[in-house]
Amino acid sequence: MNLKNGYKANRFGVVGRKLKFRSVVLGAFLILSFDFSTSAAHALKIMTMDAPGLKTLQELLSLVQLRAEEGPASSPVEYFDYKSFAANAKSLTIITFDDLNRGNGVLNGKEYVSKGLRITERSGSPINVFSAKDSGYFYPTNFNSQPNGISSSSGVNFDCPGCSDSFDFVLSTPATAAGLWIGNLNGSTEVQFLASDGSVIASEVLDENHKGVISNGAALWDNRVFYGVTSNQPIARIRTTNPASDGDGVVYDDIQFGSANRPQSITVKPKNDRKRGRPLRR
Ligand SMILES: [Ca+2]
Ligand SMILES: [Ca+2]
Repeated sequence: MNLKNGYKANRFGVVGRKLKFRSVVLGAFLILSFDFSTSAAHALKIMTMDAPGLKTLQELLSLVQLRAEEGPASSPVEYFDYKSFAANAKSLTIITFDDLNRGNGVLNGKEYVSKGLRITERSGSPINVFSAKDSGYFYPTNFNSQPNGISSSSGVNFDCPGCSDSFDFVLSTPATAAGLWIGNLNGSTEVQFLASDGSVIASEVLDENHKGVISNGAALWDNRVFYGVTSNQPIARIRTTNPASDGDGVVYDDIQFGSANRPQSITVKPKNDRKRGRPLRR
């Protein structure tokens, strides 16, 4: 009954699929269906059963152990709580911008290519590196790591309401976990996680009232929010859209990417019943 011999899959790969195997131990024919599309860490449904000699379903289950690593039950999974994201990701590369000299138009977007990230502002606006103390509209809360973040509409003693903050964060190697922080929300910023073929893996419109927003209260925009995704389909690009002339400028910080925690292969095996001195065979 060791499924590894005939059926290898992680928990993300078995949605809706049925597994059919001959149980030598039980001398019975079982059809099990594993359904991991639910929110539960794992779920086992017995769809049909023809197991002569078994008295109860519980008796069958006592012979079967399902072992699966705890983790996201579906894919993709969105996170607006950083701790949850970090708990489901590993080997994260985090781009903090804190190693850069501040200034307007100083980021050419290739600074972090060696770390696997290229940055563009899609309208071609200059990219500014700045901190809360450089702008009267920004607060330390807006930056997830101090002191710096990036923006096109704001910068060092600089405010450009007619500049968009629509960025592409392009990953050299598509990643199964990625996320970013957005600060100074006072309007809508759309974030899309895109696959290599351009398809949208996950997207969300974020504003100052969104779930997960951290606020400090000095102003409506004294805030920031995290949005991250883990996905079986690798993420090649994080795309943000914050239009020009919408009365809202934002700062991006701590762009990050790595690997989603993968569940182990599922192993179903008969429970060792010998301790109770009772043979499995009937
Ligand atoms: Ca920072
Ligand atoms: Ca804007």
